[in-house]
Amino acid sequence: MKKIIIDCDPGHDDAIAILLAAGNPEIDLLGITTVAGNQTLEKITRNAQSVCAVAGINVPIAKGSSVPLVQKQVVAGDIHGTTGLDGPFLPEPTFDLDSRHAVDFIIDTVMSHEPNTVNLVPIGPLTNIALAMRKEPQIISRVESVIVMGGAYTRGNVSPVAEFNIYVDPEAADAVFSADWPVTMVGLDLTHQALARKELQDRVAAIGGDISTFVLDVWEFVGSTYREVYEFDYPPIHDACCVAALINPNVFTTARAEVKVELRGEYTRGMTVTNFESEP
Ligand code: PIR
Ligand code: CA
Repeated sequence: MKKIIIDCDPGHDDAIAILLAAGNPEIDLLGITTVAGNQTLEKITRNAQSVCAVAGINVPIAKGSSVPLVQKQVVAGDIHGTTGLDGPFLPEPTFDLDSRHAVDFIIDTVMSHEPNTVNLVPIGPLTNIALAMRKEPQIISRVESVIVMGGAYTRGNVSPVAEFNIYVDPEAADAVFSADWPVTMVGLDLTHQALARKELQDRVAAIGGDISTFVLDVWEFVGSTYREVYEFDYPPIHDACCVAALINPNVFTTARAEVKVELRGEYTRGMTVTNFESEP
């Protein structure tokens, strides 16, 4: 069983990642932390609570950073709608938020478990992770791994070269990618191949029940925005790929490479400059 903390901004694909983590026996979901990204912190935190309510998930949810470290907030209403999770019915929360800030929740959780047992799964902007590293640098050597949904080594989704989660808080991403811990970049190059195609949607429909309906409503909404904005036939499940990789490392192949986050480019800010010739 892999112990994980999901740091997220739900978000349609974040919701699927949470459901996969909570439902899979290989994963021990220690908690969910939230960060402003796809929508404002208030909205996406409430969405995390709704996802847990839909599926009867009972893990701590700790609310985190409302703005990026340096740059102005950017949200993704064009893809995720005004709530950040438009489409499905979003039920009332069934339990209160954890009393701690996400940063403290991450630190406490990593420090209170055995070294090299907790995996961080950031699937939104990296603000909370960067702040946690700075507040308690010991977490850097103590986590088992960091599996980030973010970046791209070929092309971006908010600029020709930048992926949203990195673009929203490049300084935080720079801190996370340059720290001395094992980071896996699950970028758009990979996640744009992981689509919720018809065959998968049919399988989910066949299950029936509230969670099945919720998932289909998620894909219907984000499927329509992906069709309009990116001309995709089906929506990517981006964030769920990180959880899938922890369940079964063979779902994709990885390569060792040095990743630098571009902070000063006139056209390239937020790009993950990936050097496959240089191993970290
Ligand atoms: C997806 C996202 C943001 C903007 C767009 N255009 C598409 C969110 C997803 O939740 C995922 O974590 C990541 N950011 C993909 O860029
Ligand atoms: Ca996300």
